[in-house]
Amino acid sequence: MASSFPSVSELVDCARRLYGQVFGEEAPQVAVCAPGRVNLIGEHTDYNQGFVLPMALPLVTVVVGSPTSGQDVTVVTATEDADEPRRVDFSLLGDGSQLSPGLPRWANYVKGVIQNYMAHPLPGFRAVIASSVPLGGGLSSSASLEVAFYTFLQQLKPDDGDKVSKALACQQAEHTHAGVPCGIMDQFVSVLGREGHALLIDCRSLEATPVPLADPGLVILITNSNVRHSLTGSEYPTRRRQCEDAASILGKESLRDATMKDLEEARGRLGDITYRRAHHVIEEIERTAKGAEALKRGAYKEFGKLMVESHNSLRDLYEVSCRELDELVSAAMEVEGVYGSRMTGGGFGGCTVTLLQAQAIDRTILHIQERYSGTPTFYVTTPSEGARALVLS
Ligand code: GAF
Repeated sequence: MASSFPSVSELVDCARRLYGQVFGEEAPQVAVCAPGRVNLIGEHTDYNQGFVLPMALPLVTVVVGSPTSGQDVTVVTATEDADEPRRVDFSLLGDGSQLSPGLPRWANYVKGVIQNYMAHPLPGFRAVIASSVPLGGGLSSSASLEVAFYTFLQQLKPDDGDKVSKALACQQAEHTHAGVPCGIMDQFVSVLGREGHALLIDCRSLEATPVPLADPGLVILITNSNVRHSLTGSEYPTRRRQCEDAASILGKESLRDATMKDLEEARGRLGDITYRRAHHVIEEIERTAKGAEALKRGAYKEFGKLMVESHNSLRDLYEVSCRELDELVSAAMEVEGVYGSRMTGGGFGGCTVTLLQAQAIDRTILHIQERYSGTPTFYVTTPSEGARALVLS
């Protein structure tokens, strides 16, 4: 059985109850939410100025709160993490050091967003966070927190930036306060996601083309390996550097500008690892453009084949998969009615995404459960709306 997850209004109710318990006030004045994402194809291409094809999820982070008359900030999270306090207090007055990264780690996203917010000075505030996006599951729990928090600040003091600038500011928060040199995909789709659509994002021009994806005969299944990944390790920055090295050896601004012919010609000047990283990226950018075209035509078999090629390339050339993700993909591909399956997100654990015929959903879940050596969690999802303010009743 697929897991049920709380609706946006259930999360708002949970956050409001906690707000009442902590602050003893009746009701927060403002509520917002921002989604996590699943990437259908186009992995590790965003920081190479390539294409990605993610969709926003119905799994979201909610923030409720109110401005205060002073400059004090208190933020409380409903998410339990045994290691970390769930409350943080600081003042917006001071030399800025109170916004430096530190503990608790979850509050770094809040501080990073405040520091990168485009309209200062901000009033003080009290806020509560509640989320249904699994932590460390490769579904962008951190981007959804950043974007939800930015959206919350916009309700306290509007900025005059556009949506792309908002995504860029949240990406900057991740760079400065989480130490992850991520690309733009996660924050972009959390801000600009469209109900019933995936987004083909050109990470060079930052233009997005909505790709319709609301076919009742089709299911998008996310399977969480429940192997927790962390992008703050050295692997992600290392991959990014290897790509930059490859582009520079090829004499290109980025791998977006390189072809397989360029790569083969330069093979002797590239080390084996650099060659393989670039090989993945160059082909994955092309696969993603092809994949978007296939989805637009409803050519799901063709899209599924590209998903599996993407997974194999991430496993063998980019080396960001792991045994558990490979097991989940192999198990899914054994079921009749499954079009394609692949790891999604940064890798080293987290989730797979599987595209299948709606009538095959029960047998697919059962088969994966039987074949997987761990304990998976399943989410049947639909492409959802990006960040938004919510009306409190
Ligand atoms: C993580 C990063 F945050 C994204 O920018 C992207 O690079 C992704 O890994 C891999 O495609 O989610």
